[in-house]
Amino acid sequence: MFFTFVVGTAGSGKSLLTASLEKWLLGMELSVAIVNLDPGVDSPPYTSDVDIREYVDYDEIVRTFGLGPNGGLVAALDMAVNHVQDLRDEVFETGVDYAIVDCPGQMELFAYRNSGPLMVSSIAEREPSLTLHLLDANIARTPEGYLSSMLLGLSINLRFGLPQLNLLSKSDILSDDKVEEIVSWSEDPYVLEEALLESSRGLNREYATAILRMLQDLGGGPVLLPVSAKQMTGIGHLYGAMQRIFLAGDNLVR
Ligand SMILES: Nc1nc2c(ncn2[C@@H]2O[C@H](COP(=O)(O)OP(=O)(O)O)[C@@H](O)[C@H]2O)c(=O)[nH]1
Ligand SMILES: [Mg+2]
Repeated sequence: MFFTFVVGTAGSGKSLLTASLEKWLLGMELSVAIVNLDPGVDSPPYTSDVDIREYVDYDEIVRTFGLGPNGGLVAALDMAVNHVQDLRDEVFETGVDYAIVDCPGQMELFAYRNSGPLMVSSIAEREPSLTLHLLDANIARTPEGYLSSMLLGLSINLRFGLPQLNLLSKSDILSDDKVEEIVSWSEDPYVLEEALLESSRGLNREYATAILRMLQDLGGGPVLLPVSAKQMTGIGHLYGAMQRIFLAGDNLVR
């Protein structure tokens, strides 16, 4: 089974992309299951096949322990860790080729506590897996926003330790020229540096350039892929990039 974990900041478009990717895969007559790992979600734009909400009741946890939204999510994820084997069994019982896992939006809670990475590695243990990291087009449209989103992507990559594709989500809200410009930042660091020098000043510019150098030293990774979950564009290219990772063989969760 091929596992795709969809990650990104709250509101970056994870749930809608999960729905659109499923639709696209089904259109190609591939078998797919959706796993929802967000205990706090109300009405996701898809029907999940496996759902963390079957195991933990976010509203009840919030009420019982008098928690706020962040505390509630932390408690719910910590409790869900006890059921991770059941979740895994349920996913494998679907018998599909592709499992798409929609992750909670609060990245600082999901990626930077132990329960998130533990759940990811337990669910997909020994199966080919990758993370799709969504850069929200609203943020990545400026050179500073792009750079800070890439930095977050790097940090997420460090936490989950899986091959990762960076996607420019909601690309439909930008003009084609703007999308092309943002993609060129991922292709050529010098183009990004020029944009940064134009848009930033003083200390901010120094920080941004230092981060850019660091990303450059690390090799940059694959080119940013623009997608629109709303208009179903870029999904074919995304699938191609996913296949290249899945079939490369160095992507097993340890
Ligand atoms: N224009 C546009 N809006 C999108 C797209 N994907 C998601 N959205 C909107 O962005 C908001 C957040 O999307 P959602 O999938 O719930 O984000 P999540 O919190 O990361 O799961 C919703 O209002 C979506 O309708 C897209 O491709 N294009
Ligand atoms: Mg969501």
